[in-house]
Amino acid sequence: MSRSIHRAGCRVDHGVVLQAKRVLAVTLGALALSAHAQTQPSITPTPAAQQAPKQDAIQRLFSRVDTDGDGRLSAEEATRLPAISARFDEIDANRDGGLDPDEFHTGATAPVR
Ligand SMILES: [Ca+2]
Ligand SMILES: [Ca+2]
Repeated sequence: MSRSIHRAGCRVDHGVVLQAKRVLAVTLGALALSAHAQTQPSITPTPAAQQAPKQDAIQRLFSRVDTDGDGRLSAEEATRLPAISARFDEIDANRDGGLDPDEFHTGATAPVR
């Protein structure tokens, strides 16, 4: 009696183990596939997202130095920023005697030579 139960239990266990192995193999295969699928879209560099806070800071700095609020930095306004003032002519790309936000951003982020 106990022996037949033991055998039956053995057979059931064996089947469960086989099934578990098969499930495991399928699960591992699915994991490998999904891992592979996930690596491809995630290789998207996001320099724009990383630059956003810096650009924001530069924009705020521009607004603070633009004391008359006309959206341009005159040479006089730029004297408050020695690093910009020293290269004012160089940063003033269109030579109109003022720095617009684009010129200011370029000058503020350009490596100092
Ligand atoms: Ca101004
Ligand atoms: Ca200009």
